[in-house]
Amino acid sequence: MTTDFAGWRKQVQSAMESVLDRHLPAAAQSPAKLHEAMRYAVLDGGKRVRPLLVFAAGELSGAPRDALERAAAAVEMIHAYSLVHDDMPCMDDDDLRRGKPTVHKQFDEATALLVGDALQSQAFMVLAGGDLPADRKVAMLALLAQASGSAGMCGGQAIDLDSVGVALTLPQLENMHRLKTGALLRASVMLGGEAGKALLPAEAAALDAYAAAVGLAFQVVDDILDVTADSATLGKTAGKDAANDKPTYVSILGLEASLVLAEKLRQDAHQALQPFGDSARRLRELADLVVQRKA
Ligand code: GRG
Repeated sequence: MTTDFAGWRKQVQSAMESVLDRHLPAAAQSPAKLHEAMRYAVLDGGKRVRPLLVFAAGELSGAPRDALERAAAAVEMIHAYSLVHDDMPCMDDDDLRRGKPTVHKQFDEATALLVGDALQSQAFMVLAGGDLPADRKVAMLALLAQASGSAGMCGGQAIDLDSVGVALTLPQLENMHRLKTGALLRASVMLGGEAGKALLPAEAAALDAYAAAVGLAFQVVDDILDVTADSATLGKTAGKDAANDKPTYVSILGLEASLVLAEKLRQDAHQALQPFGDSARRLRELADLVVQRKA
């Protein structure tokens, strides 16, 4: 019997808690404060969208379980590090994340900086381990490094920091988000694909087109939720984009057109998956989740 989407999602989310627990240093291990703070940043929180994408793409590529767990843990650690650094006073200066005080509030700023640094290193350690052939692992390490560095997430964050109070055009906004959020979401999909049997070039291109649509949809919806949801529902401070005079899809297109764009991207994502038939069912369901989520 096939599990329905809600059941599958719960299974992955709960499995990820023990996978991450296993791949993080123990809290009692020295330096205990750093390890405790790393675990605080990663465990018990978040929707785990990126691991879900890794596992859904892994169903399609027939990847072994351990390789998927490692890839999912690695992207989630990179994501958690980005949130910890983004929340610091030198960037977004936020007090609330995943319904809890941010790491620099719960611990201190120096610890938050080290937590991000150490989580990034840990992510690559985890991805470098396991039984996949060495050339496959090198390709996956390069994929994640590219997605998180200056050509990906960090580059997008740099553009974001420079864009406060700037009237970006729609293509400029799209470029910023393709890097800042889209790159890691795309890497999640592509890592799940890479961890299994080699994909044909046309299949890899289809997966890439899906990942691009979902990555952008995620950000459009994030901008919509920033104006339509409250802080308690989001687990982070709502209304921050407007308060910080940040360009968003809603500020450029308006709410109605942003909702239409999110729905179009959901359909683009479905369209991209056509060559895969039923083996892409979870990826389709995830595109729906990304667009229809309320937090
Ligand atoms: C500091 C290098 C560096 C990068 C930061 C991704 C990012 C770049 C900052 C996060 C700021 C932010 C709120 C971006 C909007 C989209 C986003 C990544 C939201 C948070 O991701 P979710 O909704 O969070 O997947 P959970 O908590 O569910 O994992």
